Amino acid sequence: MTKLDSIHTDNKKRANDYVHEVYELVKKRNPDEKEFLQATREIFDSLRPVFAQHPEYITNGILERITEPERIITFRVAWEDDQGKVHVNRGFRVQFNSDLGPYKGGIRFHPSVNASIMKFLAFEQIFKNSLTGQPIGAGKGGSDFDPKGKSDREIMRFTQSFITELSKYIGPDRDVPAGDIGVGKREIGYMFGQYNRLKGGYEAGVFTGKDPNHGGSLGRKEATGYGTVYFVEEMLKVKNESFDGQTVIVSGSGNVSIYAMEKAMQLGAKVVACSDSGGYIYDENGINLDTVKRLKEVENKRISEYTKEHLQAEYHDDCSAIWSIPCDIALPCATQNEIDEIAARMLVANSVKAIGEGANMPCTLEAMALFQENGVLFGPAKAANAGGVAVSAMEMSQNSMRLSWTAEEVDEKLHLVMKNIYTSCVDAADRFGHPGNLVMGANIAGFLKVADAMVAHGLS
Ligand code: NDP
Ligand code: 2IT
Repeated sequence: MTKLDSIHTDNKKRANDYVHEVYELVKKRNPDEKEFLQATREIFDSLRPVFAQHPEYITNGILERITEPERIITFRVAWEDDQGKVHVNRGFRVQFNSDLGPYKGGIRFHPSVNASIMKFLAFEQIFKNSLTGQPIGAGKGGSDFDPKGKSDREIMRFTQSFITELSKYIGPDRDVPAGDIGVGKREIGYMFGQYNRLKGGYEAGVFTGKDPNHGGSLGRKEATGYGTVYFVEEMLKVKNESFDGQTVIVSGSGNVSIYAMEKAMQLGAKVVACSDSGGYIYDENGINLDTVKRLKEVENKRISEYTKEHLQAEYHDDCSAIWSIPCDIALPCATQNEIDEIAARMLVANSVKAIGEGANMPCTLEAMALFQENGVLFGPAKAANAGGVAVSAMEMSQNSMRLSWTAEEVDEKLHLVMKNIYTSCVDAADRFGHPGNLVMGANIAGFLKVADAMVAHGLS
């Protein structure tokens, strides 16, 4: 063995030991947080080659620091329903990392919300936001409040109570929330109104995802779904393919799903299935998006209603069975861990060509490994769904400049951001010896920028 070889071997061993040691520490410190541990595991596995080349990250304790949130705020949210009954929910904001800018990330209202889910989402946001190339740090918040079946007034009262407490910790240069599951422009509107009332002024840049008629950006609603499709479009070019003529399935029927379906259709794909938590619909003629938009965006109904208007379509009351439908491209756009090993096996058996993660961490580690082993093109969430937060950062810019870009300008910028993210992922994967592995590429490219800032900013 030459001297150089033995240095490489030593560096590799040191890097592996470091990653192993810190992962054990993270496990010990967060024993019950399975989603958070899953997200850290994936990152740690990707970063081994980085630490072998960058011992300064080890001496600066970057991994120990980056896995511990700067601050977690947990609070009581008391509110009254329409019958005058008092309810108490739990509110969260995880302010994970501010080395690249103000904390930035969505708010989720869903009964499953807990510390582990909040932390995994905020942790992933660090790398995603870094990948956009924009000056945004990372956070996430939410509550275990269930918006289903609540009246508009109940939503307003809950949201006002939630933001009354959170308003102490956020601000346009400090922490800028946006939407996520269960939170759209209506909820953001109530949060924005209450925040301004408490502050006694108008602070446009404190939230993003606002109504474009009231301080929001055109194109934000479409951004995550469109961005996911733009990213997959880049991936497909490797195989000389495009969306044109492909059969696509998209899980969920919320904000991300609807606009992923819209862009895929615009690019010539046939989208045959989508879902909600109750089940999935299959329409061999191709989903009628106007019906889905009306049912979901206007009437707040279940996806099962679709079959009443489209008699050829089928409804199945098991949302996870959507992955048994043969398709060329699958876009999971509902929630975490919706594609497990069983679902992945079905997709692979049906010769799926590409997966684009519109949701956050929709594939389990086992599912991801299966896709990679079987040569399926795989676009990881941190990269593929970064379009939403990227346009949020554009909304912050427009708010600061007190002007509005046109929908075309925003879409053009979004398209460019997604192409740049794709290139950064490809380059990082190449540079660290794993060509074509976009999971490693996204994790590494996202990490490097934050790690350098953490070194530059000194210990914190
Ligand atoms: P929405 O609330 O608009 O829609 C969520 C959709 O997913 C609904 O169809 C919902 O069905 C379904 N869903 C939610 N939870 C579950 C579950 N546990 N099991 C099965 N289906 C479920 O949320 P978004 O579209 O905004 O978010 C979807 C995903 O995209 C999330 O992972 C989110 O973190 C991620 N994301 C969102 C961004 C954004 O800009 N909004 C940006 C980047 C990522 P039902 O109505 O029955 O609950
Ligand atoms: O997961 C996400 O990136 C979001 N929910 C959007 C965050 C944002 O600040 O726009």
